[in-house]
Amino acid sequence: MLYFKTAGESHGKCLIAMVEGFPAGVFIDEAVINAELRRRQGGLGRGGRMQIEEDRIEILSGMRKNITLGSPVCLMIKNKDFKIDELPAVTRPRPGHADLAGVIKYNQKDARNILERASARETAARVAVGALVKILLSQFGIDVFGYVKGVGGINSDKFLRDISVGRQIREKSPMYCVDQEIETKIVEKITATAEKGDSLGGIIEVIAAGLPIGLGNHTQWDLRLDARLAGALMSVQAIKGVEVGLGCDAANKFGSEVHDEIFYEKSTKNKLLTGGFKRITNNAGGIEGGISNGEPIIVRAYMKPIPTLRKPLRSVDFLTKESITATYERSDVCAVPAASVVCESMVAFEIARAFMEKFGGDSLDEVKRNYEGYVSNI
Ligand code: EPS
Repeated sequence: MLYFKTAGESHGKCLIAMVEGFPAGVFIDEAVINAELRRRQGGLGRGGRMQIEEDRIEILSGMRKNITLGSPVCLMIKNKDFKIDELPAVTRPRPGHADLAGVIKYNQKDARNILERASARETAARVAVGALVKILLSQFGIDVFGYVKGVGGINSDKFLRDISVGRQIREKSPMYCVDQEIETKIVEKITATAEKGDSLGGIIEVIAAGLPIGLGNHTQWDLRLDARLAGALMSVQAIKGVEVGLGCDAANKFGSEVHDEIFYEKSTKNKLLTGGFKRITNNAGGIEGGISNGEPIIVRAYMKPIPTLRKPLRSVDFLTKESITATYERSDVCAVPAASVVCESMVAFEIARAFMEKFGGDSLDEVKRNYEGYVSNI
């Protein structure tokens, strides 16, 4: 089974990701992983830490001459800001962060012992894994694309039809948006929010195209693809809600307005993936009954504003019990662009996991045989 774990503290020596179940025979270009790490560091609204770091991958295991061996792949990113033992104690927990719940749960007198791991710096390791699995998925024509749909209530209502067009726009966008109309307003809002010492959240959309019918499973609660994608996205720091396709708005509509009618066209462009069945709407977001239906998967993640505020909120020193403002060292005003890269990575991972469950083999050739056998039979 494809799986990964991460290790590492924000100001520790390094971040690590260990991936198991990745097939042998896949060529991994480190530059592709590094480009994704760079993307995660970017976006308007990032704080001082991203000026210090220059995240780069080191492959510790699982490859020979950049070709995977089928053994555990261990990836490392070194922290330039490695100073965990010198950092001062934190006793004024930030509302919205893991500080208070963590110190009580782990019986600590210093929230540093919690926040170092809770920090979203950990997501650099997840993005490295995301880049790795996207290389695998690209062998099967699967493309995963994440972008910023809105920040601080300024949201795009545009529907992105074509990932390759979206990618061209996103590449030039400081906010990783695909709607240039909202971008100027977002930039203004971030600048004004930074001046006030506050922070902003936003909405991220991830689209995955090129999946065949049949990933995920209706037979068991924890195998359903929508449930797994929602869990993977909710695990990203600061994500508070997830929607699939039409999402929550489906609750306000009639069934006849929500469900995507089924048509058949022998030579539809998706024939290989859907066997000729097609939809002209995609309110289901590419998943019905927990199974991919051959249409693009569309998921949205809702991110809260980052809890570390330059103008801190009221809190309590957990040692003295004195009412005081929360700790502030430095922070991002808005990390929604960075989170869009993380969400894209998590969606890619969950899809790759479902893909390997369906077509899994020890080598890329074996996976290809399994995949081709299945799609030729749809
Ligand atoms: C982050 C590194 C952190 C923060 C941010 C994400 O760096 P530092 O704590 O040294 O300033 O910029 O962390 C958080 C949002 C958080 O809640 O802890 C990174 O690499 O993305």
